[in-house]
Amino acid sequence: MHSIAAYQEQFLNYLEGQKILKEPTHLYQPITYILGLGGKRMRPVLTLMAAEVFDVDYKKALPAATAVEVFHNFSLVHDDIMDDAPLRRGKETVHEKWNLNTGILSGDAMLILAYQYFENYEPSTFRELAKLFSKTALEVCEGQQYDVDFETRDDVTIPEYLKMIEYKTAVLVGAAMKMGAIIAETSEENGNLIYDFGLNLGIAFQLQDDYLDCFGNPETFGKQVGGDIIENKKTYLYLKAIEFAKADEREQLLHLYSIQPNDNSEKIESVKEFFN
Ligand code: GRG
Repeated sequence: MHSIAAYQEQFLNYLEGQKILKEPTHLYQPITYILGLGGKRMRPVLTLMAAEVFDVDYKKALPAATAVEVFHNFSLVHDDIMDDAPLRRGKETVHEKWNLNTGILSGDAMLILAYQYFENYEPSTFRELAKLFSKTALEVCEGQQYDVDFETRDDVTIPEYLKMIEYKTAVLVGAAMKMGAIIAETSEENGNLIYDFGLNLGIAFQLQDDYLDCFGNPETFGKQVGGDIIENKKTYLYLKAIEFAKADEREQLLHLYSIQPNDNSEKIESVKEFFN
């Protein structure tokens, strides 16, 4: 096994060697832009690691690792459009830097591009990878829809929330790892075991992501939950706050929760005060 940094370096070398930028440049430039913006490269590293766990040269898993990272970045481009987010990884989002249509079309192209990386494998492996990938992509879509649906509901339960993050975030982590197992041609049982490991890792990762959103930055310490409520975001911290709140506080929370983004600033301040 190698260090995480070594897997990251190998992956980045491979990614750089890909000739993604071609005509029409307005379609492909945003793709190279988002893929070049950095990020932790957690998913491709996990694909490479999983391949090695099952005794195959991790380099064989580089195309599948790229498929996973391209797909992940595609989902970020479209997620940023849906959230109208100005920044991604501290830089302008694709739709902000170019425009909405470019964000949609470049994102679409990334989804197809991701699939094409599986063509590097022989037919039976290709079939298994493509099957897993289709199932996963659809689940990510479903998870995203649950997340959107939850914005207009005030009765979301923690099990429902956990299901939503399993689909939106964790299935891709599970699939990233299972791809390593498929490429290594290990047993189905091993493939399922490493998928479950990745799934749980993905759930833990999303819970931590929610936590860091709230407490990760000292400048916004404790304020994000209030912000999430204003934006109607259902996060683990918000749902836990509701669960633990005493009955009268719960009523107050739910009342505050009815606040809309265009409500006056006095109301918004009262939400923030509540969480300070
Ligand atoms: C699947 C067809 C299809 C459509 C996509 C937009 C959408 C539907 C889904 C959004 C899924 C999404 C953005 C989930 C959040 C996943 C997540 C935790 C992102 C942050 O991951 P990090 O921290 O990011 O690994 P870096 O920047 O390190 O790559």
